[in-house]
Amino acid sequence: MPISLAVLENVIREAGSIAMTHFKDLKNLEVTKKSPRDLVTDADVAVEAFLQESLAKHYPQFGFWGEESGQSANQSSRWIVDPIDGTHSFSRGQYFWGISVALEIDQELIFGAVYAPALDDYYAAEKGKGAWKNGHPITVSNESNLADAMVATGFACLRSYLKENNLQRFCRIAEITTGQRRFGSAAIDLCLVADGQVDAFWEQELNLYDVAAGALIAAEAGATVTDFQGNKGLFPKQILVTNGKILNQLLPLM
Ligand code: 2AM
Ligand code: CA
Ligand code: CA
Ligand code: CA
Repeated sequence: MPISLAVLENVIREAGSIAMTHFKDLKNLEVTKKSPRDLVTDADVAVEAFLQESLAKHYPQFGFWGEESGQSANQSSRWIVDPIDGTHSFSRGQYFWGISVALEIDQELIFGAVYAPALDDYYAAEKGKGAWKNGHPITVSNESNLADAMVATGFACLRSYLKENNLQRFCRIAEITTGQRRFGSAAIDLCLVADGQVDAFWEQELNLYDVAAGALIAAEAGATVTDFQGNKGLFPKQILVTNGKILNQLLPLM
């Protein structure tokens, strides 16, 4: 066992307290635009720098890939980090944003954690061992009727070159389902599927650092992770994560 869940929880919670220091002082937050719809703040940079240094201190054998600082030399075994998933929500004082940390070895995800500091919810999973929220095991919902389902999505990308952006898909699915949510953090959306709070989540044009930890947490809680055609596997550009029971009803609407 190359990692300690307790050590990682301490490191990630400490990263959370750095984020919370900024969150409690938003009027002094430095916000810049990486692209018209993608923000970065001094909190994102500080959290990522802390995680990179702290993870390297505890686990020098692994490389690092973070959204804001890029990739280190060793990428065959690496931490995949999104320091703040949901930066836009964070910058507006809303609560649904999370720190996402995954460990990938030889292209297999073996650990994932998503910590939502403003909610103080810590989700974690280890490959083959299950998923937990605040130390308690979690499982996906039992909902098997799409008409009664609560679903979540996001609109990371509305680029016109996409054959179909997510608005049309959302309309089709919203017409049939009972509840629809848009929390603004893919990492947390995936944890909500894992915890049975929503029955499915999909989004397009995401990156691996948005979904690596949350997808493992969802899978370990019993979720199916596919693309929009139902192919099993993690596809950040077309991710569909369900409780498994409504997958076949959703696929024709994707
Ligand atoms: P971020 O907050 O780390 O940028 C919300 O729909 C999700 O999309 C979040 O996971 C958010 O991550 C991500 N996101 C925001 N802007 C994006 C962009 N321009 N391209 C891709 N993903 C984006
Ligand atoms: Ca971003
Ligand atoms: Ca992100
Ligand atoms: Ca981010």
